[in-house]
Amino acid sequence: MLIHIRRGWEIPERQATPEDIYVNRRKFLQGLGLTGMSTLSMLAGCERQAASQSSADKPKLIGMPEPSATTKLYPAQRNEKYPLDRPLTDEALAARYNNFYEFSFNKQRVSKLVEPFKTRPWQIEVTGLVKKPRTFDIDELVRKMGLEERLYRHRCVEAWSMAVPWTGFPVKAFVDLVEPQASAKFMRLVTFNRPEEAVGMNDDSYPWPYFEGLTMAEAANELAFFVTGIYGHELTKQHGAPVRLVLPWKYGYKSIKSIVRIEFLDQQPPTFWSGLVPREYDFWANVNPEIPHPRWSQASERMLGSNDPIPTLLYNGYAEFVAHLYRA
Ligand SMILES: Nc1nc2c(c(=O)[nH]1)N[C@H]1C(S)=C(S)[C@@H](COP(=O)(O)O)O[C@H]1N2
Ligand SMILES: [Mo]
Repeated sequence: MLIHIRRGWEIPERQATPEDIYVNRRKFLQGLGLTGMSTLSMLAGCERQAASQSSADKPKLIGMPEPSATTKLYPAQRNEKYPLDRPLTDEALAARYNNFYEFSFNKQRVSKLVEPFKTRPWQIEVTGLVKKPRTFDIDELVRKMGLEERLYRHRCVEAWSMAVPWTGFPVKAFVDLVEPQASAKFMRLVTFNRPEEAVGMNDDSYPWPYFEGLTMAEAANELAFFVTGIYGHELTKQHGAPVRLVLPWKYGYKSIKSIVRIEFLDQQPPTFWSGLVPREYDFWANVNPEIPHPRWSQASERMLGSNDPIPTLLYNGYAEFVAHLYRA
C-alpha cells in the first residue's frame, strides 16, 4: 500500500476541500465506480508523485492551450506598481495544484484532466444593464485592451497561498469599453458549461456553471484584473484559460475562471458558493486574518512549496488599495 507523506501545505483533505465536497466527492466517485481501496491508493499515488518532485527535475509544463491569434503578445511588459513581499511560486507547483471543480475536487488531478477542454474559439457575452450589449471574441478583446504583467499574491480560503505573475488587463478598462448604465451596481460572471469536456461538471449536486459577482466599485478598483496569461505565456487551462478574473484582496474563490458571460445588474447576485454554504463562503470574501472560517483559523497561510506558516494580512496585504471600499 502506498503511504502518502503530507507536505505542510497539503492541509488535511476534510479541511482543504470546501464544504460538502468531501461527502459529495465520495458520491461522485461512487457514480464512476471508483470507490474503495483502489481509488484511495490511486489518489494517494498521484499525491505522492507530485510531492516527490524537486525543482531539479522540473516537470514539463502541462495544460498549455492550443496557440491562438494572440499567443505572440506574451510576455507582456511588467507593471512594476505591485511589488511582492515574497518570492514567486515555482511555476510547476502552481500548475499542478489547482482549484477548478469543473474538472476535479482533487487539486492534484485538475491539470491532468483539462486536456479535452477547448479554449478556442472563445466568446464572451456582455449583457444586462449595459449601453452596448455584445459578444466579444477573446482574441479581439485582448487586442483591444492590450496586456500588462502584474505580480500578485493569491490567498485561497483554504489557507494555502501563492505569488504569481499574471498577464491581463484591468477590469476597469473593460467596464469603460462596454459602458454599463448608471443603474448597474453589480457585475455577475459565469463560467463555461460543457460537461463533455469537464468531467467534474457531471456531478449534478452542484449548480453548474460556476458563477461569481462583485460590486461596480470593486470592478473599478485598479487591482481588479482580467487575466489571460501566467508566467509570461498564455493562461494554462487549469488556471482558467482563456480568461479569468483575479481579485487579489479576496479569497481565491471569487477569482472565477474560464468566463463566458458578464452581466451588469442592479441587485447583488447570489454566487455559486454563497448559495451552497452561505455561512462559510459569503459574497464579500475579503481576506481577513481576524475572522476565522467556521472550521479553521485564517490567521496564517502556507505558500505552495513551503512548510512554514506565514501571517495572513488584512485584504491579503492590499489594504492601501481597497480598505476605503469597505469603511462603514
Ligand atoms: N470556474 C471556476 N473558477 C474558480 C474555481 C473553480 O472551481 N471554478 N476555483 C476558485 C478557487 S477556490 C481558487 S483558490 C482559484 C484557484 O486558482 P488556480 O488554480 O489558478 O490557483 O480559482 C478560483 N476560480
Ligand atoms: Mo480557493
